[in-house]
Amino acid sequence: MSFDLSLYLITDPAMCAERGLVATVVAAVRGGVTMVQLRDKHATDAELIPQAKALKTALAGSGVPLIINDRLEVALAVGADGLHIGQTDGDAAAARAALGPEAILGLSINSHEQLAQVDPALIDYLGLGPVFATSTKGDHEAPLGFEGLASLAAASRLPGVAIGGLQAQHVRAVREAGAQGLAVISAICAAPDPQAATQRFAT
Ligand code: TZP
Ligand code: MG
Repeated sequence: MSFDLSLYLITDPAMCAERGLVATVVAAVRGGVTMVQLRDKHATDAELIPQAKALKTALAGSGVPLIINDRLEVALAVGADGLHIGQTDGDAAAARAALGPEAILGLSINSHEQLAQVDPALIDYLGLGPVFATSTKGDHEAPLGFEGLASLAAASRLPGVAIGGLQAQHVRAVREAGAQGLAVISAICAAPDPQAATQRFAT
């Protein structure tokens, strides 16, 4: 599946709880997000599968791919469009082999050392971050700033999406740093009006 990293919504269970996961995602898609990732570090696969199925149904026909964070079995069980893995989420080669050549496979990196380990034959895009410190991910690595982001983006052969503390006012700086787009959690999920919050990212 082709994909567009311009504005990549990642869900957070607590931030989506009040409005509901599907309602939050639907509002964000109306507002213009181009990718959606289901991310819940604490739910079991059995809890995530119905959520992933509901999102898949909600996104059908929208052209917005559904990516699953970290859970290969969930991605396979629901026929998601792709999987996003971190540095400690296991083996990209095994994920690619299980998902097949058409699936979208993303990988988070934070350093040139990690970039050097990336096999572009396996990975479709990179998550680059965190750009800023963020309370959304408690255990995040050292912030890159726009300079660090630009350095990684310039050295990479793969498209990159910036992440970490990003708000609508950062769109221009992220693009100028050479990333294809922005991945956001709180700026959309925790907004009183997720559709309006998404629209503020439109360039
Ligand atoms: N990876 C690096 S920072 C981050 C993740 C998942 C959290 C981003 O959340 P927010 O609320 O957009 O800062
Ligand atoms: Mg992970």
